[in-house]
Amino acid sequence: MNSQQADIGMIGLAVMGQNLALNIADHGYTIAVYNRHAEKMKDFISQCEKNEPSSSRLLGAETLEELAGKLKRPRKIILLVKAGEATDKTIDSLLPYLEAGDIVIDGGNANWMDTIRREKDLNAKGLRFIGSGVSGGETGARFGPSLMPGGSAEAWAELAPIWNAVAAKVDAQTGVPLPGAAPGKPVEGGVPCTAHIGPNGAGHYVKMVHNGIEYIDMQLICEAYWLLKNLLGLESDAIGKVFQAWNQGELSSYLIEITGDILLQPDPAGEGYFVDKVLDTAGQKGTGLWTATSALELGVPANSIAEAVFARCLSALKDERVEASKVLQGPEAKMEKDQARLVAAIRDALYSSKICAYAQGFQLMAEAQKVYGWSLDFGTLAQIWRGGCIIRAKFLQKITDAYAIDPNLKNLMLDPYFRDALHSGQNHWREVVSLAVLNGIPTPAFSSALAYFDGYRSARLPANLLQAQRDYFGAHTYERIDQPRGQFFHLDWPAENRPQLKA
Ligand code: NBP
Repeated sequence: MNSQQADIGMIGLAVMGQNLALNIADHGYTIAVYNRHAEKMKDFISQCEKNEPSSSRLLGAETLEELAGKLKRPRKIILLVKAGEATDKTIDSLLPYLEAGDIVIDGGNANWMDTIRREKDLNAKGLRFIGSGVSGGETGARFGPSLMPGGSAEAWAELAPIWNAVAAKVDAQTGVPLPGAAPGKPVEGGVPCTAHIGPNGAGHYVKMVHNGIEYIDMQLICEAYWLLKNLLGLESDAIGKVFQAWNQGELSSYLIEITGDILLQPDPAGEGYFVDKVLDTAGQKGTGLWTATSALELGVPANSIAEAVFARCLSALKDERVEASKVLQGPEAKMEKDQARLVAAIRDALYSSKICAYAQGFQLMAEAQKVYGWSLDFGTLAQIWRGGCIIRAKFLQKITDAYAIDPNLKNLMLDPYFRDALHSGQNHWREVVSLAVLNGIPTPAFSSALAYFDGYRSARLPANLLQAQRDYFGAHTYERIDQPRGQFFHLDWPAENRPQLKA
């Protein structure tokens, strides 16, 4: 074997790197693999030699110099290392072995601003850089992830054959993910769940929003579960069956499907159901927080996405909550009698809230593209999320359809399909949120999504008073409804108009 045989290189052989490397090898590409601690690379290669049909296409490298030496020119090298400082350190260590025209592909969950900076730095050295979101966790990486690459069009053109080959595939007509990939036997045909997202940080921004949407999708499902449990007194298995039934309709999605599986899972360590034994605290990593922060910075009302992050933060205060539960009182939850009716109502509340959550995510990306100079194709984004990623869902086809009807759609809620779904679901949605409030069951995502819907559809909001307050105490000025927009006034508040303290 000559030393320049590998089509592509991989740095980072933790769970994502190993699985994506095998996926690439399964598709007939030779891949040189490297890990900072070489033992991991050696273990990986020797495990693969025992179990993996494509192991002959994996070439181990103990040093970055060796890795670079094994690659065809111009080199393509994927990084799947811990996001942040580790990525910068890895790039710095790799630089001495790269030549003009080589392409570094960061598949980690990088912050899009880091990606913009890294691309600029590498371009200045004659190198090319692609920041690609990789979604779908371990299984996605192994058998077909959703891939969201950002970078120059010409760098993308060189990576595209490999990215198109290894991405998840969906049926061209139905948009349903094609099943059946197995080690050494990739799926044949279908439409790949990847596309060039845009320049520099566009791919990582879109991946971040994907993760923000994943946060809210999961939180909404948790609230539906909690309402079914606390308003109907259903056991986990009965709730699992409700989710299985929901998975047959409009809500059909990977997250609804796995929720059904999880709820039906008995506890392997004892009596009862597994989910009832799991501690109720959730962690949150960078991307959900970044999505909420970006929404705040760009002034986009993605309140439900932010609520999903806060809900995790509140869950993490377990000890405080346990103490507070002994001090702070609320209403006793009253069991509802009409099970079928409430299940249908919660389903509608979930679907309506989900529409709002996605509307927020897409509104955020629409604003971001203006700020960062991207030109995102929203129909394509929904399309490449139909397979491979955690938020894959039947529903995404409706989003693609909505942008096909109107590429300049201002908000998903205005599309006729989604508008009608919200109109037909809203009575149930309001009833469910009211029941939650009356019974003291926290539903921050359901409630904030409804507030978003009601706020967005209100021609007039009480911000008139707010702006008047700002003018009163800070001379912040206001616009008038009877004057053209953009003209600002200030009322010289006379002392006698100010509230007087009564003696
Ligand atoms: P981790 O995020 O746990 O990172 C571990 C890898 O980073 C190991 O290969 C480790 O090498 C390497 N690394 C570290 Br830590 N510091 C390094 C340094 N200074 N120089 C070189 N290598 C260093 O791995 P992962 O879970 O496979 O994720 C990889 C990337 O993919 C991350 O950015 C992650 O956010 C993203 N991602 C993960 C998932 C998922 O489901 N896990 C999904 C989508 C995206 P070592 O073995 O020598 O310590």
